[in-house]
Amino acid sequence: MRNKPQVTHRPLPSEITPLATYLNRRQVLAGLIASGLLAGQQAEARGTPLKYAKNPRMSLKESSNSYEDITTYNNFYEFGVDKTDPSENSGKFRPAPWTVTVSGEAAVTGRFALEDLIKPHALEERIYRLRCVEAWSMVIPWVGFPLGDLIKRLQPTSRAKYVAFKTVMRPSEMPGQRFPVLEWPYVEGLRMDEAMHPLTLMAVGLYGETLLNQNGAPLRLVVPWKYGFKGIKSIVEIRFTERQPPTSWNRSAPNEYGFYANVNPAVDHPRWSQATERRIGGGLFAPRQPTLPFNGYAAQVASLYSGLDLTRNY
Ligand SMILES: Nc1nc2c(c(=O)[nH]1)N[C@H]1C(S)=C(S)[C@@H](COP(=O)(O)O)O[C@H]1N2
Ligand SMILES: [Mo]
Repeated sequence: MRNKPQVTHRPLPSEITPLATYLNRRQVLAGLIASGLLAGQQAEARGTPLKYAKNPRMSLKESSNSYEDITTYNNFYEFGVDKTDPSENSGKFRPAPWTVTVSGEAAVTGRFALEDLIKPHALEERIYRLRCVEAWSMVIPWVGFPLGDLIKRLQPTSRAKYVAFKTVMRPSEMPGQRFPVLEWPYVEGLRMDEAMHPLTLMAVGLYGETLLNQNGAPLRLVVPWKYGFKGIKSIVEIRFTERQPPTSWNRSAPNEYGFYANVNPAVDHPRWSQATERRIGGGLFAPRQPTLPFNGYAAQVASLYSGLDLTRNY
């Protein structure tokens, strides 16, 4: 395989270059200084520009939410449970240097510098709607690459039926982790065919720039036909498993959140309807819009679930 990742020895911090250095070192430095990252606790204002190509074929025609909406209305319980907490409390978080551990049922396992994991993949922009289980939505121009391409490089064995993901555990930088709001670290999982689906994205940026901390820097998952909580942020571990892995929201409230979490207007959350959604940034009087089965991707993904009772497997 041409771009097989190298299993690295445990890298020293000085050996790891930030994700964006394969772009433009001057821009990176300017970005670091402008963002206050060198100065201290202040949250970043912008990411660092990325090189990417637009993928209109895989993008919605809807117009994107503003950068402001996308970076100040967040769910990232590691930084607090309110929507503004992630942007206000994530200034101490250090997304570089970063390593990702690959383990379990795969030929290629080990600890990888983020750059080694990402470098072989061409980055593309895809505009997807993020539909939160709380019945709001946003349209976000992600920058990333298909998770399936990474999985092919890692060569899962025939026993690999699922992919499990884990968020970093850093209570000193993530104040929310000091409280038992969820069981930490946050974990998620996909069935192998869901993980391999061409719509499933590993995101490293949005609006053409690296992810801010509140959006899951430096690496997060985006599965556009599933509720937003499947999109695990700040990933440090990818594990191939034979058995269905646990997921944080299912652990915390199994009657409200299942493993599948497919966007489904016909199956209500026990405490509220899933039939419609409120577009963030639409203003107080904007009409709610209907939620689409599989968030609009039924033609592409419904066949993954044939034979599965989607009322029971919610
Ligand atoms: N580690 C982690 N990942 C997470 C969450 C979280 O609390 N912790 N929240 C999820 C939920 S509920 C949503 S809707 C999306 C929100 O992503 P965004 O803030 O970038 O829009 O992130 C998901 N990923
Ligand atoms: Mo969510």
